[in-house]
Amino acid sequence: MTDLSVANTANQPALDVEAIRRDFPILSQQVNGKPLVYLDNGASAQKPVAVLDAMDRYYREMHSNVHRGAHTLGDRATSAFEGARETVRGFLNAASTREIIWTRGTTEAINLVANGLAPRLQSGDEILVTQMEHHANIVPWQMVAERTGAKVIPIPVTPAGELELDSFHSLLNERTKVLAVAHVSNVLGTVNPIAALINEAKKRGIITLVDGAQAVPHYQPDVQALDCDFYAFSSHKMFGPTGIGVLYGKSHLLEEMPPYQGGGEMIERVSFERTTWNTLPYKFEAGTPAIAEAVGLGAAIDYLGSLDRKAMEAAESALLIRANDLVESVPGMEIIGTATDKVPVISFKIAGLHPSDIGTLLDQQGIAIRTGHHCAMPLMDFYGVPGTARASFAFYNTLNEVEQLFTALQKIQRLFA
Ligand code: C6P
Repeated sequence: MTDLSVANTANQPALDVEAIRRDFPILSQQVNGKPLVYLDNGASAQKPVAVLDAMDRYYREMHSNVHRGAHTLGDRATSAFEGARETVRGFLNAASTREIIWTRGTTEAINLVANGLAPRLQSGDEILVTQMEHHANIVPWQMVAERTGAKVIPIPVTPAGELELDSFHSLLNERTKVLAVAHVSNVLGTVNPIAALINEAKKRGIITLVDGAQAVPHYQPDVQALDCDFYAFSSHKMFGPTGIGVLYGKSHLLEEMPPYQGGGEMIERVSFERTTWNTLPYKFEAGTPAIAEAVGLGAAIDYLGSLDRKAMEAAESALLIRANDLVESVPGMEIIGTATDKVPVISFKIAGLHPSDIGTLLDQQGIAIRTGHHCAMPLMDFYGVPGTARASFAFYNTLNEVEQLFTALQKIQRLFA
């Protein structure tokens, strides 16, 4: 392949994409007789050797249960596990590890918060979300709304896929109790102006939750600078293992919230008369946690920290620019989501072709994308489509791969549209 290095600016070093790709063994295989072109990073990203090795080493040298303190392996496992929590704290710039709760992923993190805020909600209260949310940031709120009589209200989006900020302002009122919004849309790639939204919400004492699932593969959020109350993300989209994610929450809110699940680890003392809860963060971590996965996520964050962030962002934006430039080369192709501030994700349709056929035909060329409603049905309804095809890029993708995608799309369009 040629043209793997993407220059930044004249003053900045380029990201060495060729070297980076060697860190991701899965990328160098053939799929359906063609070199794999993996453009489904929004669904789940691939894992560097650093993550695979950290998990392998954990199981070979340290595994035991955590927080039992009875023997050396238990101590090793606990210190690796709690070390990973400290790594996540540093990544988010949270004030304390008490504010870092391990969850199974973004979905569980949002369910935990929705459940925990239920005692604060009553009939007529309003929970603001956006029209572009993933179901994970809609359905948990609908469930808590059903229990409490609160209402879930969507902030509309513009045809370009940006939030209608005037509508946001006019929807805010004294009944608004929660603002739950995606940092980055999984379908549109739109980067929402969350700092400004949180700022407006704070003025009115509204609790804020940011769904960071699609943001953390591209950015490093600073939860103290943002001043959000909650920030949720999944490890597997940011080059870490599956099965683990993070809920950041301000300690005063986490203290006040009831536990999400009951069992071992989350208690201080149990009796049949009265059970009391453990301190933060353990109050929200019932049962044996995903220890190796936490270690793997810590390694993913360290790996990302070893890369030049600015060069990475420049490389990703070069991928998006190249993709946008090539759209005209495919007759009938239309991008859904043309926000000014976007991560490298393109959702698209091609006249005369069903998105799932596009996906299948690309797969035959070794190119992996996602098709369907992307767990964002209200957004599909807004655009009047049953689904889209979506190519989502990561820093290890190359300009050459973007071109291969469009060459394949041209061919598919010519033969089947
Ligand atoms: N989006 C996609 O292909 P989990 O499944 O808990 O790791 O993440 C859920 C989730 C929440 N919010 C956003 C913005 C997301 O994009 C996702 C997952 C994947 O777009 C799978 S549907």
